[in-house]
Amino acid sequence: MSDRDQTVHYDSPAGGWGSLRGIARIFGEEWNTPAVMETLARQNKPGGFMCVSCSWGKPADHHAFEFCENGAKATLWDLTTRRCTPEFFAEHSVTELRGWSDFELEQTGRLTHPLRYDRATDRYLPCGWEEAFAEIGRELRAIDPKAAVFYASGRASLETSYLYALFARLYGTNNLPDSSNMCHETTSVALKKVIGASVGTVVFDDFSKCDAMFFFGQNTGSNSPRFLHPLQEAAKRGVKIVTFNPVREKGLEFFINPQSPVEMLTGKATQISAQYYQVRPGGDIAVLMGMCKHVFARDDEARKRDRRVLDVDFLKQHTAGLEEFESKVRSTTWESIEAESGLSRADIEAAAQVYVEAERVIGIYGMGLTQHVHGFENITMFVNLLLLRGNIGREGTGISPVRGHSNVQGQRTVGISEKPELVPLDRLATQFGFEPPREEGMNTVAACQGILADEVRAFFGLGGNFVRAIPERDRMEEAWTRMRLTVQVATKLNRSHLVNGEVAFLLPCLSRTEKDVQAGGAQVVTMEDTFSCIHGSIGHRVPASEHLLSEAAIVAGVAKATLPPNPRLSWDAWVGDYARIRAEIAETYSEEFHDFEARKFTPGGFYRGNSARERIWKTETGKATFTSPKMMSATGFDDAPGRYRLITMRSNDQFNTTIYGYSDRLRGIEGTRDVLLINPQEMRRAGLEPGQVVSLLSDAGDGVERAVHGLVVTPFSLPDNCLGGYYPEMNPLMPVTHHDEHSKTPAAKSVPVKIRPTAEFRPVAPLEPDGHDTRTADGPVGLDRA
Ligand SMILES: Nc1nc2c(c(=O)[nH]1)N[C@H]1C(S)=C(S)[C@@H](COP(=O)(O)OP(=O)(O)OC[C@H]3O[C@@H](n4cnc5c(=O)[nH]c(N)nc54)[C@H](O)[C@@H]3O)O[C@H]1N2
Ligand SMILES: Nc1nc2c(c(=O)[nH]1)N[C@H]1C(S)=C(S)[C@@H](COP(=O)(O)OP(=O)(O)OC[C@H]3O[C@@H](n4cnc5c(=O)[nH]c(N)nc54)[C@H](O)[C@@H]3O)O[C@H]1N2
Ligand SMILES: [Mo]
Repeated sequence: MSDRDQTVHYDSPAGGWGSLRGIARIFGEEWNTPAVMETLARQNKPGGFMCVSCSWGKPADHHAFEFCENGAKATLWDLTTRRCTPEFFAEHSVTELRGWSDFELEQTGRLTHPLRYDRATDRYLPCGWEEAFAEIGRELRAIDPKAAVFYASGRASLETSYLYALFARLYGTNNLPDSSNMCHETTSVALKKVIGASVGTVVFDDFSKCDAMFFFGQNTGSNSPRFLHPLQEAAKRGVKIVTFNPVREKGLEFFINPQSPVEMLTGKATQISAQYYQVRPGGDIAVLMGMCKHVFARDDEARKRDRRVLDVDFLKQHTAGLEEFESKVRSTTWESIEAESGLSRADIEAAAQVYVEAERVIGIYGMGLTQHVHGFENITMFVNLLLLRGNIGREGTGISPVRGHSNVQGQRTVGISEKPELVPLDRLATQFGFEPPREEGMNTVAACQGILADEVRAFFGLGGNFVRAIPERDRMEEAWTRMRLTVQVATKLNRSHLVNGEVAFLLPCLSRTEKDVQAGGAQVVTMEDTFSCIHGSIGHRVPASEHLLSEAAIVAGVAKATLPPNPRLSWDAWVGDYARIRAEIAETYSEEFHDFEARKFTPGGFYRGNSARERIWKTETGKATFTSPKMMSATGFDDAPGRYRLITMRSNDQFNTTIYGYSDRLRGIEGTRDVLLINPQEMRRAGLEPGQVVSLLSDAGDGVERAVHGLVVTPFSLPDNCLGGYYPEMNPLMPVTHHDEHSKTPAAKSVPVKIRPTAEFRPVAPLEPDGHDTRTADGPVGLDRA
């Protein structure tokens, strides 16, 4: 396709969306067929299917094309015509495939047949479904349930997730870690503690009613691009957007609406952030402390004029712990705040002044706050700031964690949790006539430690790429093969399928875009978005292979083969008609899921409710609770000469461990992911030069050697004393013990490392035309400069 053709497509209905080049580069002309277009047109709309990428909300008054560059990539990735067949596995041994990159593995296409690993030939061989279920059941029955782990990656529907959690508990374990243990678990634990609700309090409409937004560590342009529309509308309305992020992320700076032909043709971008501050990684507690300091100072001045900046009535009626917090803030010095945040007092005060002047404020955050040793304190400090002016539980205000996987929040809602107190076990006990396990199960970190210690004997993965996503990858892979049983349910081949237990199965499933026909006809599934709204989803595509089963059918198949018969468990009837699973969900969670069946296609989703939004505080104090952090840095380690804080980042061309390509367009890094990002002054201080090849070594001080080699030094705009590298390539550097203290979320945004230079040089990604040695993106998000 020529550049001219691409430009023309911008104002036609099918092409009125941007970032076309990014998609065309990966999928060639394959994406632009009527059938694919028809599928994309159904994305995120009532009666259509819900995007498999992120969990951003699906508004009731949707656009003609309610998807973004990355949502389209995720859908197209599933729609590929490539197939990963038994013939492929006959040609390639598993050992050989371990030498392939993540990108190459997924390029093999959709898995087509259930497979069993054959150790003698080191190959995956096709097997029948019934044979697979029977053997898995036999193996599970021979293992202590406490030594089995049931992981979920955040994509499976509410229906499948409910069955999966029920199966694990009937079998006898709460070992139900999911990807949220590496993600927003810090949110679940911190928000639960201070506002009594474990998810965000904001709904879609609030964005059109607020006066200011504060962004901490969330990369909208890459990870939730549909959020750019409400952001742009807000910015145009004069809403002040203030961002704290070590990296200048393009999507938070400027945006051109790819659905607006005028903007596309004139190249007129909207400025998103009015203020943008490159805080040091781990410096957010200090920033928020400084902002609160300013709020108290302005309140002191206002009082002299008989006015208040604090929302005194709200504070009195609804909060606890203010006094202690206030004295903590007042006794914290600006010197310590500046030193830890890397920002000046004037900058922090300018940001805080926006807060003071705004009537309605929304606080937004992502992995930049959750993935730290003191991530809990990051979040509770953010809540402290919002509480001071009553910015929770009022229209146009609130705290808004932007969740990751498309149904990660929903999986927790319907029982996938290692924490028994979060699950209505008594109801399950009555509903299904069994005694559920009551002790705490393993989360992701505990599962890793259990595998390293040879205590875990079986691992069942409902989607995901566990081995690649977790910390300490090299040691984990070695320990992995000592397990007795590993079972992976997946759509595409990945690294986790190539490190196997003694008995190993790879079971291929339908994707959400595909028709799911069961005994009772074509099935609907449901998911929960980041605003706690539940949406029905119907797949329309012909399945990638006739041998695929739905995830619900796979879970039920394994459950039936594992558990003794019980008349209250109607696995066949449930799989035959998912409405019957929804009826069970509605019975277990009657407050939130009443009339589930009738409400499943509510435009915009039906709202599950949130007590904190109603200013009902289900906390220990019965109030929204201020907390006073004991530390100023979220990193959990001291600075030392030669020790850097490594941020592990996502590119615009990946979904977690799925690498779509090597173009981090929004950051201007092209052609490779093996880079070490460092600011130019810091680079010179370390005696390094652009293009120099280096290794990164762990500097965790625990005596374990961890290293990643072959990284090209690339000058990039970052604060001092910190480095950037890509997730998952950097994961071998993360100690499994390096996690948030409360939630155990791995601390991927400040990993202690040191640099070991080599004498080798390789070309860096091309520099900016003006010779600037700081890498920036090639244009605003959505703008095609061609
Ligand atoms: N296309 C695409 N979409 C995705 C994903 C994907 O991989 N690709 N992943 C999905 C998943 S599972 C998730 S959880 C979300 C993740 O989405 P995000 O929450 O946006 O996660 P990250 O991109 O890892 O990091 C967010 C930002 O934190 C900044 N940051 C790093 N350290 C700090 C710090 O100490 N302080 C502050 N203030 N900022 C910091 C980084 O520079 C980055 O811009 O996206 C989901 N959506
Ligand atoms: N260093 C570092 N590590 C991190 C992070 C970080 O920022 N830095 N982020 C963490 C976060 S936020 C997360 S959420 C985790 C992600 O960890 P995971 O959720 O485990 O990993 P994904 O890469 O999302 O999983 C991709 C695989 O899922 C399978 N898959 C895709 N669609 C389906 C489906 O519909 N059904 C099934 N059964 N399988 C499917 C495919 O086989 C694909 O290869 O990684 C964490 N790890
Ligand atoms: Mo995530």
